[in-house]
Amino acid sequence: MWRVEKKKGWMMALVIVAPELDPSPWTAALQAVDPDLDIRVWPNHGDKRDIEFAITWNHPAGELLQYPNLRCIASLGAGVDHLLRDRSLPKGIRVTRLVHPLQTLRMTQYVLMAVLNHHRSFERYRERQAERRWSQEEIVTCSDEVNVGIMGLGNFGVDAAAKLTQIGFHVLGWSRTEKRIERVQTFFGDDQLNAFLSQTDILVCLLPLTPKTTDILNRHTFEKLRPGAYVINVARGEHLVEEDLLDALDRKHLSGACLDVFRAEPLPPNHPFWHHPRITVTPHIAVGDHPSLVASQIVENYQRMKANKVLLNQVDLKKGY
Ligand code: NDP
Ligand code: OXD
Repeated sequence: MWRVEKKKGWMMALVIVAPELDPSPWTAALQAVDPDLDIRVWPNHGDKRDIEFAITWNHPAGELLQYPNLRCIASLGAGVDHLLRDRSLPKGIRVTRLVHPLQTLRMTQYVLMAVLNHHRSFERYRERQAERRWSQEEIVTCSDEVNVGIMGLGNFGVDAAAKLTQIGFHVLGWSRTEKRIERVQTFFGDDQLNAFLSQTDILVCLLPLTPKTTDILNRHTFEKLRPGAYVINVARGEHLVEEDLLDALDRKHLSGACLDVFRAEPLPPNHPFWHHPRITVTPHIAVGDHPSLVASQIVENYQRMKANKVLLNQVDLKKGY
C-alpha cells in the first residue's frame, strides 16, 4: 500500500535495491517499525520521481542516478565499498551505514574465536581427533606473550581490542589517525605500519575497503610480521592478495589464516582455499544480516532526512568509510 504523502505532486517512497538479497525480511522489518512506509523493491520501483531514499547492497552501477529526487542512500551493511565503487552516485547525496552494538559484539566474538582457535591449537587437535590420537603436544605460550595486531581501530577494531586485552593478549592497533586506547599499543599512518607489523604474531584486518587499503594484505606486509604469524581477515576479500597468502603459507613464514571474506563470494568450488590445511574458511558470517535489529535506525534516518536533521552513522565520502 502506498502512503498518501505527497510532495510536489509525487509520492514519497523508499526503494530497496539489493539484487542478491531476499528483500522480504527487510520490508517486513521496516514496516514493523512504520506500517505506513511506502517501500518499493527494485526493479518494481513505480514512478522513479517518488523515490527519495534508497536502501542498497551491491546495487547495479548507475541505477541510483535513475531517481531524480533521491536524497539519501542507506547501506544495508557496515561497509560502504559496495556503494562507493559505483562512480556515478548522484552528486551531493548523503550515505549512511549500519552500526549496532549487537553486530559489534558478533564481530568481536568471531575475532576472539579465531584468535583463540589458533592460540590454543584447536585446528591441530581436530586433526588429532580424526586420527583418534591423544596427544598433548601443544607448545604452551601464555597469551600475554602473543601480540595481536589489529588493522583498523574503528567501531569493530576498538571493541575487539578491548576484549582481547581482557583475556590476556597484548594488543597493538593501527589506524589512519592517532588514537589513545587504554592497554592497547597504538600506531598510525603509513610511517608506523612497519613498526606495528614487526611486533605482530596474529594480524586481524578490520579495515574498510578503500583505494589505500586494497591489497594491503600482501607479501610485503606478511614478510614484516613475526615468523609463524597468523592472519585473520574479516573485513573485505579485496584486502588480501590471495597468491601472496598461499606463497607465505607454503614457505611456512605464516602458520595459517582464518578468512571470512573473499574477492569472489561465494568462494568458487575449485578455489584452493577450500582444501588448504592451514586456512579456515567461513562464508562471510562474522556479523550477518539482522533486519529486525537495524530497521529502526534506517527508518529513523528516513525521518531525519525528511526533517533535514543530522543523520545517524553518516559516511564521510571524502574518506570513503
Ligand atoms: P570504521 O569506519 O568504524 O573504522 C575503520 C577504521 O579503519 C578506522 O580506525 C580508520 O582509521 C581505519 N582506517 C581506514 N583507512 C585506513 C588507512 N588507510 N590506514 C590505516 N587505518 C585506516 O569501520 P568498522 O569498524 O565499522 O568496519 C570495518 C569494516 O568491517 C567494514 O568497512 C566492512 O568492510 C567490514 N565488515 C565485515 C563484516 C563481516 O561480516 N565480515 C560485517 C561488517 C563489516 P581512523 O579512525 O584514523 O579514521
Ligand atoms: C557489512 C557486511 O558490511 O556484512 O555489514 O560485510
